[in-house]
Amino acid sequence: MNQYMNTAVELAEMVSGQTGENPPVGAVIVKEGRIIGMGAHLKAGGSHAEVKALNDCDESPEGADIFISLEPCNHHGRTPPCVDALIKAGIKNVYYAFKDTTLDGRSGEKLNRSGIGYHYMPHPGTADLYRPFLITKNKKRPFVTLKCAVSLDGKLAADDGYSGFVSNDLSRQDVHQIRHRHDGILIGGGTLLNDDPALTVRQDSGRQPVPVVLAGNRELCADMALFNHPVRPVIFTTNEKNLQFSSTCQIHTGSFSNEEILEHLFEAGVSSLLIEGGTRILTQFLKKELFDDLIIYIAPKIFGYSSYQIYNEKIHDMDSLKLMLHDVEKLDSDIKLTYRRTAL
Ligand code: AOF
Ligand code: ZN
Repeated sequence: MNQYMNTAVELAEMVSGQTGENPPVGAVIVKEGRIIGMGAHLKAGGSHAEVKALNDCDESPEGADIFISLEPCNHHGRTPPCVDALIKAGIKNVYYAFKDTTLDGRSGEKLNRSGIGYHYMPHPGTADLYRPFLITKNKKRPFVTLKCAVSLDGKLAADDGYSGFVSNDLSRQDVHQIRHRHDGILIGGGTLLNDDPALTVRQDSGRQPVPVVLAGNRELCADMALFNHPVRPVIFTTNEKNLQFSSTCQIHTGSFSNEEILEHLFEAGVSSLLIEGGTRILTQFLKKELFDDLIIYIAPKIFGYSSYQIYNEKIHDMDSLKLMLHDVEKLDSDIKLTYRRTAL
């Protein structure tokens, strides 16, 4: 595997989760066996990785090769086509690791016409890297991760509602990293009122996702931790009394389907959503299969008989939900299971 392509993919991995609806991309420019420029796409609307790398060059990129984690674009979007910038800079060869099926597929032709070599150099890290981007583009909804922590007997809390901390410190730190990689975090009104969560990313340099609450008919109270969140929360509710919080939150009153909520969030710029549900929310999104990843932390506790379950309806076809086990991790005494519903 080419070391320069490894570096381009590593750069892309470093910005994964922070580029919103755009893909994480890394680029490395090499001339006579020396890296002369590197760049990554940092946020949606900003310069593409190729342009960042060209601007970073400490000598002329004329005659140099570029290694990009993703096929370069050939369209006028929020920025001009990268293909034109590469031609203008006098790049000799373009190596890219992943085909961007959302593009028109003509980047290669245009580069070739200008006498530039165009080479597909697949890299094993890119399928996972671009999965959220492609799902978001294809489905026109956020990439959805469902997450929960359960006891060994599969319960979210004891029957009296008490859960304390189900999972251990390491699992909870892991959740903060996962939050950091999503644009929004969604919870239900039950979790909001029972746990009063801050919904912040507690990491040194944590980017804060937008907190979203499906409050249903519940009435919020002014002293909730949520109201101190650095990002303005988005609340969906059927209770008009919650309009009193319009100065601190974005309140949507009415009854919305889960699909409508995802559509609304997507249009508002939330391209990835972490759903930290209780029973009601988990059941809804599982039932409608409105998710891409499912992450379950299992703690070595027994909660016994409890109505706080992952899914609280009768199931008629036990095989209807198709999940692929993607990863198993041991986090001290907890186990983290990552499943994928969608293959792409
Ligand atoms: C990026 N960063 O480094 C590359 C991208 O809205 P625009 O103009 O930024 O265009 C976004 C599209 O450009 C994106 O969907 C992808 O197909 C292509 N390549 N995008 O944001 C990059 N190389
Ligand atoms: Zn581009």
